[in-house]
Amino acid sequence: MRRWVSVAMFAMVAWMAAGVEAGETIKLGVVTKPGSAQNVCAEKFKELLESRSDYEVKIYHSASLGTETEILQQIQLDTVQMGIITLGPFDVFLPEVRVVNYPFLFKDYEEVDRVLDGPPGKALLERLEKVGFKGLAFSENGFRNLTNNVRAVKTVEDAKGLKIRVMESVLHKELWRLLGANPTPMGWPIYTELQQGTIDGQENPLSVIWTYKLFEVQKHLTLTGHVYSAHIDVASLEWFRGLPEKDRELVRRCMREAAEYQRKWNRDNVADFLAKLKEAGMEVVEDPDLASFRAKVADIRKLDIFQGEDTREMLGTFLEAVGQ
Ligand code: EAX
Repeated sequence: MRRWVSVAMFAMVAWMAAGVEAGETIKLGVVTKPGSAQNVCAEKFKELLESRSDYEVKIYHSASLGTETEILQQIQLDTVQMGIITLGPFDVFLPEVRVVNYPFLFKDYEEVDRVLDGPPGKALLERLEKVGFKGLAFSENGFRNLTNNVRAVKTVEDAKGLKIRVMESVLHKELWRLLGANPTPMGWPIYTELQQGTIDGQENPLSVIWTYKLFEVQKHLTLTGHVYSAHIDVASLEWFRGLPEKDRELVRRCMREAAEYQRKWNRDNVADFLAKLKEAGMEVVEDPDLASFRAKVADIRKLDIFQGEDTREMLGTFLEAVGQ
């Protein structure tokens, strides 16, 4: 009897180690809800992979797996296999990732695509293997903009002292400290905190401000575009390495296509999101004094958070790629 139990167990362990039975279910985590930027990418990936293989992709959205930081921890452990995660919180896991969120780095989408789809982006995705992630592609949230409920922010002086929620990211906290605000890191979502006035404001791309109805609880919007907010589309490295080569290639290709589709979706809709936010009653400062913002963060590269050898080197690569 014992013998049979151990034989059965052996068979089961062997089956689990193979890990790639036809029809395997892939758990994919996103913190945001259906209709959001992350979900557009997740759903496209699901559609593509399922139509080309026997895999089933199960999307866990709306913070059902916790914050983005918590989803990343689950991906490291391979209890969740994949995620579409805003780049901000990655910098707690791997400091050099933060160079993509360097303020005022990219001047437009064309530059974003050239750098992230080119050698600098590729190098960054590869680095993620050091901390247990397989970086597959970049999709996007878009350029981040400030909203608040206290006053119209026209120059950086107007942001002084505002209590701003920031992502669970070291860079974002330092950035808003330099800009003179009072940054408070929190996971997403934050509607209730805005509604109750625990925080005065937040910063996010227009799609997020619209999808999460932040116009209901935030009066002022300033088009600061201070940070380009990518998502990194990742898999658990352990899981990914266990796949047969042809499946690895398929997963990679489907995610790249999904990311490309999603970036286009975001860009095609950005003007519409702005129009809707105005219609919903937000007061928009469309042409803030960005020089005043840039001046405050001019020395950000001198901070400790950019001094690690790998981070300094990666920042150099990115700055050079954009001619800064
Ligand atoms: O997409 O936490 C954040 O501010 C992110 O941008 C969030 O994922 C919304």
